[in-house]
Amino acid sequence: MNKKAFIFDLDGVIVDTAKYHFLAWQKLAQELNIEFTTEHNEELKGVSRVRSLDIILELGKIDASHEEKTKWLIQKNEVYLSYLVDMDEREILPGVMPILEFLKENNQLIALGSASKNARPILEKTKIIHYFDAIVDGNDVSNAKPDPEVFLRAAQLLNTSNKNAIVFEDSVAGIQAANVAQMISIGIGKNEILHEAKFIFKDFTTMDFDFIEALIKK
Ligand code: B16
Ligand code: MG
Repeated sequence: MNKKAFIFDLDGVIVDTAKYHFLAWQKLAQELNIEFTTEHNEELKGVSRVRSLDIILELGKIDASHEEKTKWLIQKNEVYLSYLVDMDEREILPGVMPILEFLKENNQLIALGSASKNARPILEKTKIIHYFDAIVDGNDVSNAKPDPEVFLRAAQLLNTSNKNAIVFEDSVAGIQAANVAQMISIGIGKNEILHEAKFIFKDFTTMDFDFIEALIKK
């Protein structure tokens, strides 16, 4: 059987930490008197922590020093981490476990391609780290999505070509990164947001094994 490389984004694909990122950024935005809505939050999905802060400061037209930005980045991450303290496998999104199991049973390669610097502890807390043949996160790359670096690095670690890889992503930036890398992009979320993806599913419960099998045989 063919061996494909299935690269999973983390936040919004495997776990719903996007809601915690939002709450933590919203708290900071409130302190800075910046209006920050769920719509604004879409732009932050998949992008790095540093870039996220810049987007928020641009919204509020705030010019900050390097020191202030560093302080706010730490503050935001501390609030975010406070939401993860009690995290366990119950936070894994519906339909993810059967897909991971199916890929393992069929000897497929599995990687993580996340912008998050907190990815490894999240995979440990949710007890799924052993499913991954390679992990590339925000600590390993210097260019954030939509730059394809994170996915290219994952394919490299798996010793496979870009065209042999399939990416599951919930963010526009991530779908663009997968497309630039010439990988098959699969959007997890809404059609109107992820329309640049090759395939789109509302979530993993709506994706059947026949679809995965067809990707493997391609
Ligand atoms: P951290 P992903 C991304 O993770 C999030 O979508 C994005 O909202 C966040 O800013 C980024 O990680 C950095 O996260 O602050 O934990 O380093 O979707 O690429 O898995
Ligand atoms: Mg994501």
